[in-house]
Amino acid sequence: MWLYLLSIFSLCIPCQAWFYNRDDPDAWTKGGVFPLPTQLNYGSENITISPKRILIQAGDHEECDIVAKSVETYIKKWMFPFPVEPRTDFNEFGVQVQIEEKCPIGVPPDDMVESYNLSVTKDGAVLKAKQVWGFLRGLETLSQLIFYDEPSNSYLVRTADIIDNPRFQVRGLLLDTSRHFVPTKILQRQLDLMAQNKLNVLHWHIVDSESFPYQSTKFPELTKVGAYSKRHIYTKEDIKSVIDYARIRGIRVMPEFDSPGHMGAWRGVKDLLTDCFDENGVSTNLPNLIDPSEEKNFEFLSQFFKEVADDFPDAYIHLGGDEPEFWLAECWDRNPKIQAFKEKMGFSTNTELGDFYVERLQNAVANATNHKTQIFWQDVFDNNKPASSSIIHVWKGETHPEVMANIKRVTESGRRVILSSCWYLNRINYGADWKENFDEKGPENSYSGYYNCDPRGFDGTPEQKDLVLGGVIALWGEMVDATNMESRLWPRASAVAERLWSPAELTKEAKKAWPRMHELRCRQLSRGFRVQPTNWPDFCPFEWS
Ligand code: CP6
Repeated sequence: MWLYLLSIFSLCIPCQAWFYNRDDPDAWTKGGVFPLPTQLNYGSENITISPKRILIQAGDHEECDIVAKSVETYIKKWMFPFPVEPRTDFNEFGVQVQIEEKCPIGVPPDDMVESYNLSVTKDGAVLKAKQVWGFLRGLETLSQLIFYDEPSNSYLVRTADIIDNPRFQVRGLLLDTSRHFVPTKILQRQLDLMAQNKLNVLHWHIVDSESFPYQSTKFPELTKVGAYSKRHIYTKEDIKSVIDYARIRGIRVMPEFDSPGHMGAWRGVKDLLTDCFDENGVSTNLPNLIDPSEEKNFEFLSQFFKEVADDFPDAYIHLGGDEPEFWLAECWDRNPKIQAFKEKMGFSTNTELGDFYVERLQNAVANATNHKTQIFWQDVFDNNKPASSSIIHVWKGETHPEVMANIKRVTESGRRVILSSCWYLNRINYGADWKENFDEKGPENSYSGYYNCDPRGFDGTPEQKDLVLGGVIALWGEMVDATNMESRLWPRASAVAERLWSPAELTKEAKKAWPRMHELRCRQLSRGFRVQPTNWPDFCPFEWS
C-alpha cells in the first residue's frame, strides 16, 4: 500500500510540486510576457508564422538607425532562435509600426517615453508608440508572444491586445568594472539582457579604490598608474561602443566617479589624495580619499569632469560619496595638513569639512558638466547637505522596514530617490532568493525576496511617492568578472525588472511571476545567454551543452 502510494508520488511531478510547495517544472506559459504589461488581454488563437515571412513595416522610420538595427537583431537573432523548415502554405505576417515622433539622433533622455500599444490578430500586428523607445519595448513584447512549438516544428504567435507603460522612470543596473575588469563584449551582452527585461539605465561604476580603467586623455597618468595593466583599460572607442550599443536598445549610460572616498586608484595625480598614517604616525601608503585642503584639487576635478561630460552624454552624473566612516575619521584626523586646514577654515568637525567638500564638488561639477543632474549615495544626505535638486541613491537598511524608513526620510526632505538596498545581487543565498529569502533573520525581518520590495511601499504622501524615481540593481564586482557576471545577474535581476516596470497591483505575489519567468529564462537560453535556473528543479526545451 505505502509502496504503491510512494510510486505514484515519485511519478507525479505536479504532486511533488504541491507537496514541496514548489512549482511544477513543466508548467511554463507559452507566449507569456515578462515583465507583465499594464494591460494585457490574450486572444483565443495562436497564429503559425514563418521566420522568412514576417514583414515589419515602419514607413519613414525604417531609415531610423534605432529601428533598422533593432529589427535586424530581433528578426535574425532573437525572434526565431531554432531553425525550422521554410514554409509557404500560409500568409505573410505583417507588423505595422507607427511612431509619432521623429528618430532621435542622441542618446535616450531622462524623460524618454517608453509606452506603446500592441495588437496581434490573425491579420497581423500593429505596434504604436509615441517615441522610438516605446517601439523598442513593444518589439521585445512582440518577440515574447512568438514561441516555438516543438510538435509542429514551427513558430506560433499568440494573439493579444496590450497597452503598456513603465511604472518607474529609472530601472537600472549597476555594474562595477573596478574590482574586476569586464570586457566591453561582456558588458554588451548584459545590455542585450537589460533590453529583454525592459531595463533602461546602466549605472557604470567604472572606477573605485582598486583600479582605474577609464582612459583619461587629459590626465593619462590616472589610467597609467591606476589601471590593473595596459590591457585593463576602456579606451574612448570602448566607451563610445558601449554607449552606442546601449542607445540602440533604449538604455542610458550613467557613469559614477566616486569621491571623496573610494579613490585609491586615482593615485596617478600628484597631491590629489590625503596621505594616511597609522597610530604611530607612519604613512600607510594606502591613501583612498581626496585631499580637500589643496585648492588645485578642485581645479583638477573641474577639468576631469569636463572630460567625463564629453565622453558620457547622459543627463545624470553619479558622484558617489559612500562609506565616509571608512576613511574620514582616521585618515583626516591623523593628517597634520588636514588638521591645519580645518583650523584655518574654522572647522571643528569632519562633518564641516565634508560639507565644504560636497559644496565645492557640486559647484565644480555643475559648471564642468553644464548642470547635469547629480546623484549621491545616501551617506551624503545622511551626513552633509547635498543640493535639493540632487537625487539620493538609497543603499542602506538591513531589513525591509529600515529600507522603507530610509526612503521616507529622504522624500520628506523633498529630494528624489533611487533605491538599491533591496537589490544587492552580489549577495548570494541558497534557493530562489528573488522570490523568498531563507536567511537567519526570518521572513519578517529580512528582505524576503527581490520581488517583494516595492520602492513606494513606505507610508507617505502621494507627492513623496512621486519623488521615488525607481531602482537600480547592484552587482558589486569583488567576486564577479566575465566568468560569472551573466549567470549571477540573470534571471534574479529579472524579478526586479518586473517590479520596476509592472503595476503594483499585478506584482503582489512572486509565485505568480514564476511560469512567465521560467519561459523568459528558456527563451534567453535559446537566444544564447547564460541564465541560471529560476526556482528549484526545472528544464527547458533548449539548454547549454
Ligand atoms: N563599493 C562601493 C562597494 C560597496 C559600496 N560602495 C558595497 C557595500 C556593501 C556591499 C556591497 C558593496 N563594494 N564603492 C556601497 C555603496 Cl554588501
